[in-house]
Amino acid sequence: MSDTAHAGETKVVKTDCALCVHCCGLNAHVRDGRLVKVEGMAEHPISQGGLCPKGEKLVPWVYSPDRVKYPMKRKDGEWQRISWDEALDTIGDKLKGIKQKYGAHALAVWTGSVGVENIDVAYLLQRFRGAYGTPNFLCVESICYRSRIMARQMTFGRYPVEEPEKSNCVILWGHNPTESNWIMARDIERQLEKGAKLIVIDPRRIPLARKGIHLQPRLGTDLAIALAMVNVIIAEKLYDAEFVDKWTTGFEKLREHVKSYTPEKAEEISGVPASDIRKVARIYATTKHSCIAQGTGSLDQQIAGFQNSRVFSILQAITGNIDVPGGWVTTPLLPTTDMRVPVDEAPIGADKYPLFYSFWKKTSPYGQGMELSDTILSEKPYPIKALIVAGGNPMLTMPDNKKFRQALKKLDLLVVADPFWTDTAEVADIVLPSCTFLEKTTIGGYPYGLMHGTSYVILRKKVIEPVDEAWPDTKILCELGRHMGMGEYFPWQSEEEIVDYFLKASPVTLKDLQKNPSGMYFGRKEYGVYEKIGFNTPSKKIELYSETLEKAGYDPLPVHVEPSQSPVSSPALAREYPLMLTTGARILQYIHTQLRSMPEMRSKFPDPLMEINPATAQKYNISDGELVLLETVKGSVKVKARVTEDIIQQTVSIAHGWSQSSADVLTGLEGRDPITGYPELRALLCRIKKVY
Ligand SMILES: Nc1nc2c(c(=O)[nH]1)N[C@H]1C(S)=C(S)[C@@H](COP(=O)(O)OP(=O)(O)OC[C@H]3O[C@@H](n4cnc5c(=O)[nH]c(N)nc54)[C@H](O)[C@@H]3O)O[C@H]1N2
Ligand SMILES: Nc1nc2c(c(=O)[nH]1)N[C@H]1C(S)=C(S)[C@@H](COP(=O)(O)OP(=O)(O)OC[C@H]3O[C@@H](n4cnc5c(=O)[nH]c(N)nc54)[C@H](O)[C@@H]3O)O[C@H]1N2
Ligand code: SF4
Ligand SMILES: [Mo]
Repeated sequence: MSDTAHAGETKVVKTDCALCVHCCGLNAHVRDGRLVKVEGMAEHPISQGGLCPKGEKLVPWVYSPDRVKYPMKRKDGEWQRISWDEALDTIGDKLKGIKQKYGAHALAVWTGSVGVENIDVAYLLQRFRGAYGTPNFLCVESICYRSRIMARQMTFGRYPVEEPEKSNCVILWGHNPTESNWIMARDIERQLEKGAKLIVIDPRRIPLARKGIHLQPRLGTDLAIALAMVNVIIAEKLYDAEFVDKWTTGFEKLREHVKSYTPEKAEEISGVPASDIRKVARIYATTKHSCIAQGTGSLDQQIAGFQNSRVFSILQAITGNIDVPGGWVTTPLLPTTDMRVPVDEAPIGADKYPLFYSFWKKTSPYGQGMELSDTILSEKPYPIKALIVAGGNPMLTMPDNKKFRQALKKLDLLVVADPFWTDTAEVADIVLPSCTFLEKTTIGGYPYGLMHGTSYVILRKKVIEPVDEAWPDTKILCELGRHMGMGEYFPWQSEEEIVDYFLKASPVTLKDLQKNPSGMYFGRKEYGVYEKIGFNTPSKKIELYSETLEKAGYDPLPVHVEPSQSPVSSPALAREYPLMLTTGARILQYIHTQLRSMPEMRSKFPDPLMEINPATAQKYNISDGELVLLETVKGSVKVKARVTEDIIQQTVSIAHGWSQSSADVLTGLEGRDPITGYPELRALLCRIKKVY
């Protein structure tokens, strides 16, 4: 087998998988222009030859009958095939008219989980919005990941990442890597074999919970437990006094603040025995090289989600587990060309959530996307009339699906660019066929050190020619820009030229990447790096107490806040809706709304399930496998009961992303984290009844 192949021969292309954030290394086998097989790339430093079940099925995925084959336009309620030229002309004319009538801010661009992973989508969309002149770049960071990044940046002045592969003690806090991050699950298993300790804090008994100490809190009460752990660690002098003294500010205030958060108080709030809280605090603080691996959504998508991330930062800091092996470690990021075109106006949500938009004079590119449906519907502060969605399926993944649908229907123009037909495409005016990552060239790996703390990049290579009439997102946006007379912003004629431009500001060149087909490191983690560079906060220290938060009117130290719906915060509502619901636990076979129609995946996980404890199920006369109507104040869905001891009583758990039983029919936009604007998806009141 070789890299260049003749007819009938197999060529192997080294690339990585962009189906999800983990970016596993791939050997893609191509024969006669067709992808025929994929395997894990043995030399990839993170995935080390492994793939999850989704990655193993990339062949049927890329050739799925559900691909969008050509541009489609809705005419008189019917979908019609149109040419690319007609699609771009129609969109261009409409966008020009909207700008003239309502101003540029009447366009919003949106990207979902894929936009974050695929730099080409995120950057070109931002370039397009700047060229057009709208501030409204909205993305899944309104709901995912940005919260923890902000919290760590505000505490440390940078973003250190957990390093479980070297930890002697890992706390899996609201995170089930067996389903959502197989690489971390593998690393933890390896460390357990070497004698590491594991603590799991999750209302569900996840598979790894059987291998460690398991605390099962009531939903949304994690902050109380974490603050009680700080209390124990300080009261029992288990903190790293030298590190705290030299490198942190606000410790005395923290000491005072946590005095009232005794383990007994946390027990009252969370249901976790005080003795267990003491025990895990002691293990975590006295085992050197410990890390908290927090859930991404589970703890962010809460009323106090930002403060959850803050308290974990505080725990890592006071135990001296920053920039040490197995703690939280800072990874160098790849400097790249800023492809954005500046827009002076602030995006929607910047006024309500000022820190989400900007702090320490660093402005983020994001508006708060949770404001979108209300802005479209109320036309306040101004009308939004057009939306371009690329790399997301917000119709199913954004809270309050019903309201989101109403908002999308009110638009003058909704364009969806996606390789697959989606629920969002279903309500669009124009649907454009995007290439999958296997049909385009871009940057892969971990240029921003967000996942797996590794400074490693790879050229994500075009493995096969575009399927049917699909175009890479970069081409879609460049061509649209040119059609609209904005060609000066889109001078590139190929994907390689874009990669080259993107890397201009970096020490890595396109040639380097071509010479290193399996990828390359561009930097190494440096332990103890603060000895050299300190911390890039206003005080130059780790800010346990945050004056930035205080000045902006928020709690400078984390305070436990009850979920906005709970038997404690809303007892009247709880009489009508007596159970607690968490939505969005991940399923190994799926990514959000994706892959549901693939028989290879569906056969392994055919139905939307609701996990429920046998004692609770019995009260409602519900048996395993029976159909249940699950209701919240927002709406109802039908799901199948999975009766299991693996979840605490009075609590049910469902996944999101199912078209017919969408979890986001049940969620709303009313309960929001006051700092980030993130919605509450993980702790809601609900009721159930058996469907006869
Ligand atoms: N297979 C697959 N993997 C994925 C994804 C996918 O769609 N599919 N999505 C990716 C993305 S974008 C993200 S954001 C991450 C999300 O990842 P996470 O949100 O971290 O999801 P999980 O890893 O499933 O972990 C969630 C766990 O938190 C628990 N939990 C729920 N509510 C609470 C609570 O109030 N307190 C505590 N302590 N625990 C709680 C649940 O029981 C569950 O076991 O996953 C990523 N990985
Ligand atoms: N209730 C509840 N709701 C949730 C969550 C939850 O836990 N509970 N989790 C939230 C979180 S953390 C996230 S990240 C979001 C995810 O929400 P979304 O990002 O909206 O969900 P996906 O289904 O991943 O949508 C990605 C889309 O991109 C398409 N795509 C794939 N490759 C490409 C490409 O190269 N180009 C283009 N243009 N498109 C491509 C896919 O076909 C798919 O339709 O869901 C959120 N919603
Ligand atoms: S975890 Fe699976 S889907 Fe995600 S990148 Fe790796 S192989 Fe692809
Ligand atoms: Mo996410």
